[in-house]
Amino acid sequence: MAQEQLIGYSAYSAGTGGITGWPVSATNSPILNLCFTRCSGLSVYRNYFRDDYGVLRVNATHCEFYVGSVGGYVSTYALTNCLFDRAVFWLDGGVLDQSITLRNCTWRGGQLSINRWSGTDHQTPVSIRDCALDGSTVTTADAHYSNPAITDYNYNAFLQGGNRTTPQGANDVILTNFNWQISWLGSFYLPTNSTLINVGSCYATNAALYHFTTTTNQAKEAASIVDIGYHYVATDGNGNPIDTDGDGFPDYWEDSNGNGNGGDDATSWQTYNSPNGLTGATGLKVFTPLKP
Ligand SMILES: [Ca+2]
Ligand SMILES: [Ca+2]
Ligand SMILES: [Ca+2]
Repeated sequence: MAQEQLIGYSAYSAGTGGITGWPVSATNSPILNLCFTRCSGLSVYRNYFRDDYGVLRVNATHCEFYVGSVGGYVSTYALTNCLFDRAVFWLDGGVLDQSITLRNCTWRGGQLSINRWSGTDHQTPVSIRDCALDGSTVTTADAHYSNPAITDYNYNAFLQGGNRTTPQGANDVILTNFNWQISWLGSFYLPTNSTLINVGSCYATNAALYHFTTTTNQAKEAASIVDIGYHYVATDGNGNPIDTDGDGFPDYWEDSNGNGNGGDDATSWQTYNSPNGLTGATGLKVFTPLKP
């Protein structure tokens, strides 16, 4: 790739870029549903997607952002289990009828910026939980940070002496080193003695992360309290997603709502009922976990 500075544009006013929203009304705004999607760019302040003051709704699960930027002014973002490696998430302005919800996201470096403007029109509810921020620039002391009805920051992990959210969370975790580990699917696993393990805000079954892991021993979250930060699909000894019933469809895929209960999905992850991955599952596309 090659990227050249646009004439007349500063690093902070680089225009929309990427996928943008510009609907007639919020009710028919474009919706992005992303799963196991990786975005990689050259410059921190170029946006993969953002609104241009027209509502955009983004649901991203198990996604990875390398450098680049994600955010907007009047959008809804629900980001679950996403990685921001030297990348940026930002909200500027805000609007009453949209929301920002971040769960189990990990930042290394990069930036998390929440800047709702003053006035009731800009009261976007923002909730950030179970996220890890490793040396990131964190700025959340905006016009509405002291309003608990629309501001929820808790169960997040930060470096000692590093930036934290404003307000801080009563259940935040502070550590001196995240000590990231490498395994089959990436470079942001945790040591098995990490203080981020089993201290999140809910059970892994409620976070749809039953079949995911944070550790290189590939131990599934299962029914434990969710670990803080980004999770990978738990794999077998060959780096393939665990397929307990051996039908060719990995556990995390069959258990489509990620709660560990095989009885409430199209096929049970615990029962061999789709031989060779065909019967009963024809036409299904298995999302492939990201590999480095
Ligand atoms: Ca756990
Ligand atoms: Ca299976
Ligand atoms: Ca299930």
